[in-house]
Amino acid sequence: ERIKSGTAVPVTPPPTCPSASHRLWPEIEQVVHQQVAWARLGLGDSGTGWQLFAEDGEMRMYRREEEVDGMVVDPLKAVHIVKGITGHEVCHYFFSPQYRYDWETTLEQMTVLETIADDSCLFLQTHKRIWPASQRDVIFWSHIRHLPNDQDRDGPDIWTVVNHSTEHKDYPANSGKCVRIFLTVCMLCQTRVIPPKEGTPITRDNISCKITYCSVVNPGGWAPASVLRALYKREYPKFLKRFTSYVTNQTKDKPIMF
Ligand code: 18C
Repeated sequence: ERIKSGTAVPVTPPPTCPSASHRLWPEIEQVVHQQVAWARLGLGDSGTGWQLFAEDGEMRMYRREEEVDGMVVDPLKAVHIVKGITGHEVCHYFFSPQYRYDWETTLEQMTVLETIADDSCLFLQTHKRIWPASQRDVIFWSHIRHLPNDQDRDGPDIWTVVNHSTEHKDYPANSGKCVRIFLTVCMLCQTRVIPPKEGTPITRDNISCKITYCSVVNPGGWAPASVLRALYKREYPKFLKRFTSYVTNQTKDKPIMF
């Protein structure tokens, strides 16, 4: 119907974010908010029962023993401080598919099923098999976000990547040789800048990044609790050390990406 002159034309507001019109958007918004809030809580504020299970320099990893239907789903919370890199850089290398084979050692194959927008992708990954258990696969959306610090002028900005399992009609769970795992992961980064002497530029010696990595993985099928916990104890520290060294190496001769 023609719009008569003088009639108020309904205007659809522009999307606040490039992914906003996608079917997964409401879930992405909700899970990102929840995960950021959870990651920002200190270990003391997010309940009791966190056990330190790995420590190396500035890196500390905690887990809480939890089981669902006899399956280990221990939540993990790790904190690390790495000198010389920014939160934006950490999140860029964690999110972007083109670097994943460089640092993800348990990966067998990664497929980008959909690029939802510049800040959101849908991934299918198969991971290395641990004999005699079945091989695992996972489908998850991944979203990168900058949360500027509006409230506290001196407080650091936050960069985050959230990964969360979802379904895809073309790849139903447990239909092939793989058992589907379900995960929620949040990498949250705050960059600290030690102001250099007046008149001198900020270099990588003046910056450090506080990383909080939270993860909950449901292995999808039964595996002995002791085997799973031993696997976590070996693989999570290996991942965070290798990944952060990778970011340090990739960025050392590049301009700082704030
Ligand atoms: O967050 C991380 N990576 C992201 C990008 O890939 C993303 C994906 C995470 C998938 C993690 C699931 C990995 C399953 C691995 C299977 C075991 C392979 C071991 C091979 C050893 C040679 O978020 C970084 C993730 C860091 C992963 C740490 C290990 C987590 C173990 C999870 C176990 C799942 C059950 C496996 C069942 C095995 C039964 C004995």
